[in-house]
Amino acid sequence: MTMTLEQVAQAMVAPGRGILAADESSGTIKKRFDSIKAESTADTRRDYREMLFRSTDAMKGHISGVILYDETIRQKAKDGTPLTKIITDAGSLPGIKVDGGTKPLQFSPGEVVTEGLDGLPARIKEYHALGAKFAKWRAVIDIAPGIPSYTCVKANAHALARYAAICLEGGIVPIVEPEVLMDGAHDIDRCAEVTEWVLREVFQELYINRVTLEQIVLKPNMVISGQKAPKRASREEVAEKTLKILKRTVPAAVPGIAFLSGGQSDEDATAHLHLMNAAGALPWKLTFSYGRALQAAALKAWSGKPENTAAGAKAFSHRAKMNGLAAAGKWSLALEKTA
Ligand code: 5MM
Repeated sequence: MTMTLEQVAQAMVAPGRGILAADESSGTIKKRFDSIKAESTADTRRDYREMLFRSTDAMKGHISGVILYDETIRQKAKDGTPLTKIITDAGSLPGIKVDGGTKPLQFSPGEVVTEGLDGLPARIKEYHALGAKFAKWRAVIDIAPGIPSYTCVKANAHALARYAAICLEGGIVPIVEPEVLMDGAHDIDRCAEVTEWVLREVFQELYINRVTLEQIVLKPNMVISGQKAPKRASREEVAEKTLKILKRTVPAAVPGIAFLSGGQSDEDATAHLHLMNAAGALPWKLTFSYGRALQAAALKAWSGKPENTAAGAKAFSHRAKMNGLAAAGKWSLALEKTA
């Protein structure tokens, strides 16, 4: 049965479920594999991702969709089954990263803009035929003294909106991901200020580009202290300030917000999501679209060794379950430790 764009967007943020971001580009997955001293080849990348996608408890229970990289959407499992079939058989939706990565932004030292609009309609058509139901484009905004600049915020918001319009025209739901990085030494209030600005620009550009808000999923950062901040805000403050900024900027027509983890610890990412969902009724669904915070434990448990496949799958299932509970506002530290 063909799903409408609205139905796909709703399914991506279905209660208690969220998205697995497994769209690391070749350079990023190599860095991840380096950290466990595993070689990064087409086969090892396939084995690792096959392990995740065959974690039936996680996929059936808590993963609504998986963001894939170009290589992965075309890959077959060891037994010849397309990886996309393993995902759909588990009741999850395959998605695809379509941005071309970040490039230095002209006359804006230290800032980047995401590229990849050239030829995008044709690529969307091909990915649609390969089974992708949704796509992802990540814009990156850094905070440091004197940045972000208006030029950077505007250029990235405009590209995100053009991408979203191209996806919808091609029959694919766009995940709109404006990421304000948490790498700096800034405090949580500076993150709140920049996140509010970025989201206002993004929704203005989505409107100008005639994007139907009911057909998208927003993937923002949480409002959080920079990693190098001398004083880090509490989990409660992160939840409270993130909700405050989202309520100011995200129209209720958007079906759901699926956060990125951005370098938070596994438990922080889960706890923050839980606190927001436990805070009371919200106009949109709030869930996860985590990469590192869903995969770090599984990657370590697997460590590139086939004999660790069951342990890796178990670690992934645990994080998926914890985040599924957080998406329903039902997570607790006790469950984290005992489950
Ligand atoms: C999985 O990581 C994604 C890929 O990034 P590269 O293009 O740099 O390889 C990344 O876009 C990811 O989907 C989001 O940042 C969310 O991941 P985190 O780890 O921040 O939750």
